[in-house]
Amino acid sequence: MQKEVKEGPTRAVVAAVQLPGVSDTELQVSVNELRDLATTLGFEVVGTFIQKRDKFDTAAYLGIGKRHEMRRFVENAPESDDAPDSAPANSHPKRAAKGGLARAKEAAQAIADPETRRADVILVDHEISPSQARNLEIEVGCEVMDRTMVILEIFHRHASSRAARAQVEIARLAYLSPRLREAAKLAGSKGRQRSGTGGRGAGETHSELDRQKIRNRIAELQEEIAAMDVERKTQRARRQERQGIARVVLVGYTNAGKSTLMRALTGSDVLVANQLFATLDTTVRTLHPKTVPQILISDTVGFIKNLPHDLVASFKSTLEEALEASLLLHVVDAGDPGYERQLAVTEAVLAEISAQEVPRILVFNKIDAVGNGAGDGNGDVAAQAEREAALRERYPECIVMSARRPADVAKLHAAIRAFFQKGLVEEELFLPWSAQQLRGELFASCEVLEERAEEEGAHFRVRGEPSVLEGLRVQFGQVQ
Ligand SMILES: Nc1nc2c(ncn2[C@@H]2O[C@H](COP(=O)(O)OP(=O)(O)OP(=O)(O)O)[C@@H](O)[C@H]2O)c(=O)[nH]1
Ligand SMILES: [Mg+2]
Repeated sequence: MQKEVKEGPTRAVVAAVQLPGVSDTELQVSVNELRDLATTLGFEVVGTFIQKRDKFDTAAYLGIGKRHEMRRFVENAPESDDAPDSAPANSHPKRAAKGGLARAKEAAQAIADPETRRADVILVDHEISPSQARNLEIEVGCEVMDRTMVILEIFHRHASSRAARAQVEIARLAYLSPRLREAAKLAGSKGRQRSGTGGRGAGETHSELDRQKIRNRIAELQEEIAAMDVERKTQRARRQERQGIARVVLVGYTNAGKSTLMRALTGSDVLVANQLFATLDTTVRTLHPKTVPQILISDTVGFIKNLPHDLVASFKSTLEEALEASLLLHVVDAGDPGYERQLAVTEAVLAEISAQEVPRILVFNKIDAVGNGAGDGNGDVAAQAEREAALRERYPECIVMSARRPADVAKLHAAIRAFFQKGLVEEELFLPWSAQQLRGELFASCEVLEERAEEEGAHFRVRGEPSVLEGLRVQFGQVQ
């Protein structure tokens, strides 16, 4: 049923229903985001259709008038004043030649001619049911992808590690399964119409088999992921065993600049792209310039409004990194007019994975892009000052910055260090010459402020976490 998305520039039309209670701005932000999602998939957005309705049309999401308007657009048909909603497909030259009401009906249900049509796919800004998608597809004459499908497709394309691929495949299969049933129903009814026989269509039997296969495949993937989780947990445990290592996790809405900050803070070369969901895998690097004790930073998958539920479930193990953090850096794109919504969505996902208790620093990034539609920096300085003042007033503890300004990155670096310094204490430790093999460990797990050599060994004045210092005292044989 679902066709593979074609290579090359696919022309997309964005369609949204504006429900009561959704403001024009909210709708605009959401539609713009869908356009960004489309661009990330390499689509060219050629049109936008918005309809105010009390609720979604049960049969096909949009009302009949809008559906026909879209059909005319897709088919590249001239606007006709006479009965615009009657049989728009009939205005196509090839089909008009045949004429007749029956033919018109049939034509209206056919896929628009790929050679002359103006759009290849309709993107719907909500998750719609399989039958709504199917009906809309038939009426507008081209493929329909809902928001969930678009997000799944991006995840599918961006997943590179074994774990991410398995997680995305589960979510896709779960999405696909009920849609297969819908396709089978359609195939079944067509079969009955054609052959005149009653009972089950051949498609339905096939689909039953397919769905069984899907269930088996999901089970297989879940086992694979469970095995990988065991491995991941061992790795994490090993990291935690290395005493005194503090963990910071970058979280936030997709495209907020998490990977850019990761690069700036660690000097690593993780992928940065002006795309949604560029990062799907967690990467871990050391804060640079190095601190003692070391601080590890992780970059994670971004969040989005209406993140498909299966994806949240699938990525739970990845997101669990956030749960084990000593500190979360919640990154928000301050240059986005919808930044408050971004913030709320991230908070909601963090709550869903029970990470709301982890201490966090709110980082408003991209302040340089405020007042600049293109988002390439050099925005309007007055607008930036105004936004910054508003953010500081509303979120007194926040950091307002641009990842593109080294001085700002240095400030963030200092804020991270300060967070970990808060709980640190200073102490004197004595390491006898006979236990010098422990010297390396001492230097790795706490900051050595002073070292004095004496006859029996060396005295150190150190700063570190109380539990780490306690551990060192035990090792050095100095438990009181
Ligand atoms: N103007 C401006 N652009 C920035 C800033 N920080 C990041 N960007 C740009 O924003 C885009 C997204 O950055 P990423 O770091 O990939 O964002 P991300 O949060 O990792 O996104 P996902 O991995 O998709 O969740 C890139 O084009 C960056 O160059 C900033 O402070 N100012
Ligand atoms: Mg990223």
